[in-house]
Amino acid sequence: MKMIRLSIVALLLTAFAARAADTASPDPYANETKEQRDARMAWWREARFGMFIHWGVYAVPAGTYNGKQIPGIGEWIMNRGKIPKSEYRTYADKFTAAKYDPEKWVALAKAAGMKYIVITSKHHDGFTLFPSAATNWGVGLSPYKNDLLKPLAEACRKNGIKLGFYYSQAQDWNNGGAGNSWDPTNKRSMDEYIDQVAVPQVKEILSNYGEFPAVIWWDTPHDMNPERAAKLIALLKMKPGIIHNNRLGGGFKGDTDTPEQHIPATGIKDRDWETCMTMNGTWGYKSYDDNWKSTKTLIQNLADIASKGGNYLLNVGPTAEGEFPQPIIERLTQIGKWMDVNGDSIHGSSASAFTKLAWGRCTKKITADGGTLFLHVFDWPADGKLVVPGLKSKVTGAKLLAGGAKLDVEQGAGDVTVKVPAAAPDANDSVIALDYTGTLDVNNPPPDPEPAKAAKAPAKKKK
Ligand code: H79
Repeated sequence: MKMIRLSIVALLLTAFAARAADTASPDPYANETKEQRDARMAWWREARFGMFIHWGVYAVPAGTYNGKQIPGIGEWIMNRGKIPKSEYRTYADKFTAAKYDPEKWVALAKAAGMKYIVITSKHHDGFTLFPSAATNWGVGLSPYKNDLLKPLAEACRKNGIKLGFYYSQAQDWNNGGAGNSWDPTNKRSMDEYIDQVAVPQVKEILSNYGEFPAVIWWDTPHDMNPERAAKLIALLKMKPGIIHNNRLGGGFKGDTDTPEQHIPATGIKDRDWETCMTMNGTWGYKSYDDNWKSTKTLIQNLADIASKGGNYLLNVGPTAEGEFPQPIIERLTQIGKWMDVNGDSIHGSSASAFTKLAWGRCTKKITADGGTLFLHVFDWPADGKLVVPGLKSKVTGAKLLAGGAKLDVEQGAGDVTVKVPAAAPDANDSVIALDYTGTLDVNNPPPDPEPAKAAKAPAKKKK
């Protein structure tokens, strides 16, 4: 009897496998279970904070072409300045990387509490930071000559930081991909470009870096279609477990949503997501962009994003010599000081239990019997009482992460009140860890009514 049952199961399994093969999707994750997906995404969800690096020959003009400051994001200078290919290519001579010290980059990321790095292996200008057999337009033309990604991968591996590669799969202004309408020499059909450049290069970046890349970060679905995208997504099977974003195009949703330069008001339901953001106004280095966000803004953005269940991918644009601009080093260092004290409220945390908190944000960690709420207090109460509205779970203790002082807690019928010292321990974000037992029980007010939609919503900006 048992044997018969077993063979029926075996038969069903075989039939199922055969069917799955019949309907083979090019997406290696098409038939993934929730458990498999959770396991694959685990490190990324735990990380919450990463470093984006935009590095390429655009750092040579650094925002200025023919004596004119070109407006907009620096890595777009070839496009915005309508720079001919022949002229743009001379920038490679000055892309020296003479002070490139990947150990230092990784140390700065790690000290800031970042758990992963995503670097532009190739941006829209088509210049590769790696030697490619598919094109000669890359680091081989620069004085550095060698693969710039290899030593970074090695430094990441040594330091337990994950490394991902950004790859502009559709736009390529030098190798005949989409996007270059100003230079007639950029000719190649889109399909030829995909077959001759994008596919071989993605194979290269998936093959040559040991355990990495842990992430492939597609950018701009410009002119992609299901057929073109299928050729690229199929390559991911070369790197089991790799995470990729939603910007491939061709109808593939990827693993992560990628709000650019903004934080979604209430997070993104049922999706992993990552806000990517610049520290000033540009991704690629521009010598005169001094529009730096304050450390306070950056820390509060990180807390805000974590409180909504997302990741923060914060960008750095190194110079052509390979150095981080000083304002970036200062901010990373200050964020690191905050993370040394408060990192436990970010790493491995999940979204807030509260729809709204007048004084700041909340992240949480749930354990087998209870958990911890991390209260990120942006606006410190003047009367020494921090009210946690609607918290009904039994609170067992509270302490400041800065210094560890225990705080008295009053558990009322509807709210919990934490007695706090007169002065905020941290000018940027003071975190209180509030432990509770049992299940998390919060009586949230109904969310604000949706603002009435304008009759005609303005057309969304194209990504
Ligand atoms: O890599 C960064 C950007 O270069 C890239 N995504 C991030 C992570 C990106 N590619 N396209 N976009 C962002 C949308 C770009 C829009 C603009 Fe423009 C580029 C606005 C200003 C410059 C192109 C030129 C569209 C309007 C003018």
